Amino acid sequence: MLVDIITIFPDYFGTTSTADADFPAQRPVPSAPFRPHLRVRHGSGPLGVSLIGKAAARGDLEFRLHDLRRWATDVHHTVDDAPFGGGPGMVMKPDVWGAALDDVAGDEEPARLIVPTPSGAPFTQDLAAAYAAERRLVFACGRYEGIDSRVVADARSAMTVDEVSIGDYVLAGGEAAVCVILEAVCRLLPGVLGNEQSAADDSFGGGSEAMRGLLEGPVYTRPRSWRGHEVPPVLLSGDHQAIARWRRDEALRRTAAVRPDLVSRMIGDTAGGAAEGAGGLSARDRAVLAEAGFPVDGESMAH
Ligand code: JD8
Repeated sequence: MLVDIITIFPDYFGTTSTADADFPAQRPVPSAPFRPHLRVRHGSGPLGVSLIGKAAARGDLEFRLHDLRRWATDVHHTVDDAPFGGGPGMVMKPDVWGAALDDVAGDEEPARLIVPTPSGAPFTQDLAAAYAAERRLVFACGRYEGIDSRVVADARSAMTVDEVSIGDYVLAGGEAAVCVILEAVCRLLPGVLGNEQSAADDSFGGGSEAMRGLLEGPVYTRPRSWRGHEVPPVLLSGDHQAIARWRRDEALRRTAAVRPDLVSRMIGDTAGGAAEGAGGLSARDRAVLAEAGFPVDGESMAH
């Protein structure tokens, strides 16, 4: 997968460099006089360490960072201006963003443009899986009060554009959201996770169906006894069916306690015909939820 990131803070993503020698596994940077892209030095920052860093070092992933100011046209490399209609703060200039996107997203193979914004559609596990299936992603990191809204409208004429939000809180810019989205997407790429199985058991779907729609239950490792706290005996039983059932029960209880909205969605999906293990609830699931005080009445399960 090829990932381009346009930002006024390239160093947000780790130590950057343009030196080909630093990146033997990747294509040499075309020596365009004005816009060489930057790359993340292996071992630094959220894109240079851990699973993502290893995948980039193997060449399974390529990150190209672009400093937006390279497309500014004045001596001060200005990328923002006062908002039409007045109001606080500054807005990012459409002409600078337009030129950058023409150059970055306009070349090579088609790209899916992702624009993080607090007014975007929720970023979800299903969207992470959709992005993981793309060959190329381009991220536009806004700052200030945001990017002039004509930029996205214009880009839609040339490519698929997603305006997404990572959550109902306000950040200072899009860079942190890009790190969150890339972490969720890259771990779904073939060969990135040690054993593919663990992505399959993901909460919130995205993997196999088993725990679709449920939060993760509790997890334990050695020692068996710690500060007077014991590991649940079923986990030491070797009875894998009982262990699977216990894990689902714990996931149901935790989801009912922390995210009742997710359980309501599963009840809806069940009423809509979803079977257990496919996002639906079994009779046993309903019993566990009822015992956990979640109002699972027969009526809502009429089907
Ligand atoms: C992009 C500029 C800051 C936002 C004035 C504060 C995502 N879940 C999320 N929360 N915030 C963002 C986000 C914030 C951004 C930009 C994403 C570009 N800002 C602006 C509007 C109010 N300032 C986000 N994804």
